[in-house]
Formats: sequence, C-alpha cells, structure tokens
Amino acid sequence: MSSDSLIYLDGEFVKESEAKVSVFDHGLLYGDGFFEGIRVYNSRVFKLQEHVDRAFAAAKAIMLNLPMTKEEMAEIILESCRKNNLKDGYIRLVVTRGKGNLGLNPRSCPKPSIICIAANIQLFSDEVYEKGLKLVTCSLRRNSSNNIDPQIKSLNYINNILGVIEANRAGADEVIFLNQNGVVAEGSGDNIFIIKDGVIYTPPIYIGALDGITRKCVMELAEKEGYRVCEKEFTLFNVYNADEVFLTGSAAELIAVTNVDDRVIGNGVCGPITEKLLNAYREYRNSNGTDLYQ
Ligand code: PXG
Repeated sequence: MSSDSLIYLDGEFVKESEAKVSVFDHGLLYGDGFFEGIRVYNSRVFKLQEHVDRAFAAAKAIMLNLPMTKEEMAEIILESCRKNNLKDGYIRLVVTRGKGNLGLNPRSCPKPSIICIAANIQLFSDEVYEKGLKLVTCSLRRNSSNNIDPQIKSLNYINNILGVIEANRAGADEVIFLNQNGVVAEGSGDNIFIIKDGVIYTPPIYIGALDGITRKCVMELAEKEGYRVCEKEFTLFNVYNADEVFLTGSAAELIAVTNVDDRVIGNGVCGPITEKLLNAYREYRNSNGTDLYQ
C-alpha cells in the first residue's frame, strides 16, 4: 500500500504517516489487546460478520469494553476499504487497551484504541500452491488455555513469532505447534488438516488452536463436496503418514504441505483432494462477502 493510505484510528481516518499510537498504549507496553486479519475479494469483505463476532468474543474474554456496536465495527472495516479504494487485499483490525500509565493495571486505560488498516497482500505464487510447503515441528508448544487461550487473537504473538524464527532457521516455510500433550495443534498463523483414506481430519479447537474462520469454511465446503470431515486429535505420526496435508488461514487460504520434518507427504506435490478444496474455496470466496458498495 502506498504511504498515503488512510488508516482508521480512534474515530477518524488519518494518513499512514500520521497514524501514531502513544508509547504508553498498553497494546505496545504489554501486548494488551487483540487483532483480526480479514480479506477483501472483488470489492467484498469476506466473512465480515464472523471476524467482527470473533473480535467481540476476544474483547469479552479480556474484559475490554468496545465503545461501539458490532454494526459500527463492521462499518469501520467497510469504510476503511472504501477510503483506500481497496478491491482486493487484506485488512488488519487492531484493538488495544489504549493509553495508560506504566503499570499493568488496565484501570489506568480509560479508552481502548481501535485501528483499521486496509492494505495489499503479498500472496504465495501459483508455483508454491502446486509444490506445497515445507514444515518443521516447533520446539515450543502452543500456548495452553491455562495461560493465553489460543482462541484469543491477542497482541501477544511472541510464541508464534518464535515458531516462525525456527522455521526460518530450518529453511522451512512454517512450523507445526503441538499442544502440551504432544497432540498436533496448528501452525503459527494457520490451522492444519490431514487427509487419510479420503477422510479429512483437523484437531478440535479445545486442544489449543484458533477457531479459524477459513478452517470452518473449508470444513463446510468439504462436506458439501461429499467428504467426511472429522475433528479429532492426532499426532505427528499421523501427519507424516497422511496422504495429504494442508493449512488454512485468511492470508494463505488453503495451501498444501508436502514435507514435514523431512518426511515427504504423499507424492510430494499438492494432492488431488487439497486441489479440489482449494478450487472450491476460491470459487466460494469469489462470490461471497459483504459488498463495499451496496
Ligand atoms: N491460527 C492462528 C494462530 C492464527 O493466527 C489462523 C489460525 C487462521 O485463522 P483464520 O480465521 O484467518 O482462518 C490464524 C490467523 C497473516 C497472519 O497475516 C494471520 C494470522 C495471524 C497473524 C498473521 O498471515 N492469523
């Protein structure tokens, strides 16, 4: 996005160069807040209601009173796209506890900060979608709901970032996080699926994964295509021996995984069911969403 893009910041649209938050914002000082990553396709915001609902659920979980209704938040997201003439791209909604003092107590923060950035997105090339990703298992475990519940898309993504650093160091594209029991949880910013003997499996959310909006959409599309979809715990053994593995997320959409910890998955390229689901997903997202100009 050009540097003169317009950012929604606490009630007004300001130029990117002037969109500044306080150094006393508890989002910055303590990671006290949450975010959403949303896609726009063909002038339509994809799964807008679902993203707004998830934001409000995060707000409730961290006891942050949003100074607006769900309808008003949806309108901020739509208006951020309109102001920037964004027809295809990526929206980042960020909510922080707001400005306070140097102390953990959120009582010093009278007003949360609401930020909405409408931007372009760097996509993987077609070649990557065909070739698939290389994953490594992360040495760190996914946050457990005993501490930061993975269902909160909190501003504290250090664990996930350390995962990305591990992937970088290993020459891989992404990591697999296990939960505290050694069960497969998800990636650093995406949900995981495996396919075995024509059945599609994904870990249940309660084991420690984000309730991904793409995940849910892909599960519904797969069922419509006639596949059995099971939410079931599985381990790395099941991943290594799967016929196909793929990840889902708003940014990557649905992308094949063809190598995990140096084990080749299936034939080492995007498998037939993954390809079929990717096509179904692309078709669906091209024709669904909240119209910016309706
Ligand atoms: N798991 C985690 C931990 C995530 O952060 C997903 C799964 C997928 O959820 P959705 O609802 O998008 O299907 C996410 C998504 C990015 C980016 O720009 C994406 C996410 C977080 C940070 C960056 O690629 N979140």
